[in-house]
Amino acid sequence: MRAPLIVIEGLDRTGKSTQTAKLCKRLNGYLVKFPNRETRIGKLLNQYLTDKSNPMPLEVAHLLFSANRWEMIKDIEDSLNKGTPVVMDRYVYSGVAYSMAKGLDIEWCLAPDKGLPKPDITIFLKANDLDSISQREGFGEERYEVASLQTSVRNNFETLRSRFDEWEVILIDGKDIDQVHEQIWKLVCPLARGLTTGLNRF
Ligand code: Z5A
Ligand code: MG
Repeated sequence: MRAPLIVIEGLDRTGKSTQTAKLCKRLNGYLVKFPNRETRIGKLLNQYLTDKSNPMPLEVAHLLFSANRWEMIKDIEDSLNKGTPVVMDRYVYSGVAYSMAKGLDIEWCLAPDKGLPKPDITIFLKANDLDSISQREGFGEERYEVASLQTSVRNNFETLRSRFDEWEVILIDGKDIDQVHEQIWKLVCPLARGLTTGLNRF
């Protein structure tokens, strides 16, 4: 038996960090947030995201986000194999959706993540009302938090959803934190007992 790999994705400020923390606590799991700003590469990414006056080529940024996932791969696989669920706050799909919004090609974007473990479930927190989301605390502080980019990222997430079959969507408009959590729990509960199948790969 191995534990499930659960990913929560969504646009900025849709509540991913809030929900992954809550889910992880209930599952007694291992929480992995991307970007992980604590690693060697994560520190570079943090500088890139927070200092808007200090750009880098889009391709370089994309490869660093991917490398940041590879930095964590041993911890993730060890955790799954010893039976501890892994809950991820963003993953490969954020990498692809944001870089596509900046003009990069989908296949090029997916290539460096080839071989990473595929989630058993990806839960997308979908907001139709982007105006109310952009009023949430902290929106606009970082490089990619611009309304026009968010619309493009949302379309790219839709493209990815039609391509990968483990996706589930939760509509978050008008729902409080506990209501969203209960919907997530319903989806995750059947996986929580563990899986007999091996990990799939991108
Ligand atoms: N990025 C990329 O380009 N390539 C990649 O490969 C990866 C990421 C992995 C930073 O990500 C940037 O990196 C991001 C994508 C890009 N783009 N930008 N900018 P990040 O994950 O580090 O970003 P963040 O700073 O954590 O923000 P976030 O993830 O967008 O927010 P969130 O986690 O979705 O939301 P939250 O922090 O849980 O909640 C936001 C606020 O809303 C907070 O005050 C909550 O209390 C409140 N909240 C949460 N849920 C609710 C409900 N249901 N009702 C009302 N209020 C709520
Ligand atoms: Mg977050």
